Amino acid sequence: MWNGKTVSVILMTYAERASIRRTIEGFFATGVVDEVLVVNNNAEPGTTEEVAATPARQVFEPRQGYGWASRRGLREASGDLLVLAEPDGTFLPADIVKLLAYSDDCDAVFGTRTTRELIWSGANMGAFLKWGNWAVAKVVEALFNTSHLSDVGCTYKLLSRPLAERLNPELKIGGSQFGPELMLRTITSGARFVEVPVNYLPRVGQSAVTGDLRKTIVLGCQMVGLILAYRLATLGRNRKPPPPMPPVDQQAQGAAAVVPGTGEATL
Ligand SMILES: Nc1nc2c(ncn2[C@@H]2O[C@H](COP(=O)(O)OP(=O)(O)OP(=O)(O)O)[C@@H](O)[C@H]2O)c(=O)[nH]1
Ligand SMILES: [Mg+2]
Repeated sequence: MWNGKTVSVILMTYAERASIRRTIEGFFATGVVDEVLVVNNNAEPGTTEEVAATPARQVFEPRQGYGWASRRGLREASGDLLVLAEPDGTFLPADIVKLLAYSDDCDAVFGTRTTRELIWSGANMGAFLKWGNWAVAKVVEALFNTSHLSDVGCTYKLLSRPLAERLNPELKIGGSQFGPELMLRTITSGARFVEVPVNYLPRVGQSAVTGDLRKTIVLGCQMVGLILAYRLATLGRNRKPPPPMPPVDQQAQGAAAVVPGTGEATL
């Protein structure tokens, strides 16, 4: 529970039998998580039993792919705040509070794995992946004239339920480019979002995507293609987020007012 809102963590799983149980336990141990929803995407044998040994709820998504699994999770999770993460040991459950802290101000909070101080020794974030993610994120930031972005591939992110319900019918991608699709649709929807640094750890087991250089380059090119096509398709149609508002109690006291469009508080 976070400020009176229930929190769901969504874990898509394909090849994380060795780490999923510890990840689920780690999220419950934070004390702020009400539900862990595991989306079993034809996961390796033994995964179901590992999940069954925890209080997590498990659903089975037969359509293969990161996007199909993520979209199923966003539809099935029951919380007011929905947090997507991975059960491969690359994210710290305790970092969830970094996303939650901004959920009071924003409809979406994206994690970024490209902050040098938070990339752990042995994590799969060498110079190529780090600067590749950063460069594609900067293309998005510039083309959509939006807020700071430095990673397009970080699963660890938070969406409010109203935003997820608004976006769910529009989401189309079943494969690995789903992450940028969700990011782009959030941006053009006019939702308020912010990006925050999260720790990035070495993976337990084999990556099915970014562990292979050729697959990573192909995925990067597909992402750039998706971003350019989406920009053309939405030209002149993206909404701007509303300016920040002071908390309700301050509004009542008339303590501060925000000049619309500036974000500056005046007395
Ligand atoms: N590769 C892959 N991942 C899937 C699929 N369905 C769900 N997933 C989940 O998507 C997440 C990303 O997959 P990973 O293999 O970790 O790929 P990655 O994050 O690019 O690789 P690392 O950065 O090394 O962790 C994991 O939580 C998977 O369990 C699928 O069909 N293929
Ligand atoms: Mg991973």
